[in-house]
Amino acid sequence: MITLHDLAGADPDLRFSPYCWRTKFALAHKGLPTDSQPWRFTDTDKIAFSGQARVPVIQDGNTVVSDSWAIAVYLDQTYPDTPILGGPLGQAHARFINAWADSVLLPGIATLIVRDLLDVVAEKDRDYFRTSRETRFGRTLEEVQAGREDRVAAFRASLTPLRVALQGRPWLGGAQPSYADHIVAGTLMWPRCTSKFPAIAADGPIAEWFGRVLDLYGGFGRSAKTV
Ligand SMILES: N[C@@H](CCC(=O)N[C@@H](CS)C(=O)NCC(=O)O)C(=O)O
Repeated sequence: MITLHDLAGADPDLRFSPYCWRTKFALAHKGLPTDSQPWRFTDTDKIAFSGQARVPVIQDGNTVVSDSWAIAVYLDQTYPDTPILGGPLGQAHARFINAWADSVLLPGIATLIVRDLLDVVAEKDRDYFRTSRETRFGRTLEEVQAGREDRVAAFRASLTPLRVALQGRPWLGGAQPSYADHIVAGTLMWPRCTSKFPAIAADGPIAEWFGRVLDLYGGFGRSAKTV
């Protein structure tokens, strides 16, 4: 049984971290039994054993791995007899997807939902969340999120490479879903779980693909709690 430390909101069942979702999809893909432990932003002592302060963190026997990318690599190396997440070539290609998700997709989503996030984080995390994010943005959460109705079209246009890649193809992984799909879909679970604002269009190749990902692994993503 692998233990996963997974970001939770005020509602312990609301699990919304874009990075933890990448790991959860990866674990489900490999069919590895997981014990998911709720973690809050201010629970840094609970993952101090990992030598850093962010989730996801997994404990697999005596092995501790943090960082969603490192976890995916570890899982493929350690469990080669379970469905592969990428293999050497897939891993090399997914590195670009991971970099794109972290540097374009995720920051783009943040400006659409960051004030909504404040409403779902645990009470004890609220001051930390506001202060740390406002320092990062140099503006209040309200200012960052303001005007999202006018900005969402530009955000959706920024997803053109994803839309084109998925046109007429079932998965970013090709004939089968791979960790590339988990990276992008995991990131999209973040707005899905925390906000009623429609970051992605309701139709088109991206919505159709995301619907397929939500149905994977027994509807694991679709059945996750949302606000
Ligand atoms: N590069 C890391 C990023 C992990 C990360 O930033 N996780 C967030 C949760 S979504 C976190 O733990 N944040 C702690 C904080 O902001 O204090 C990964 O891919 O796992």
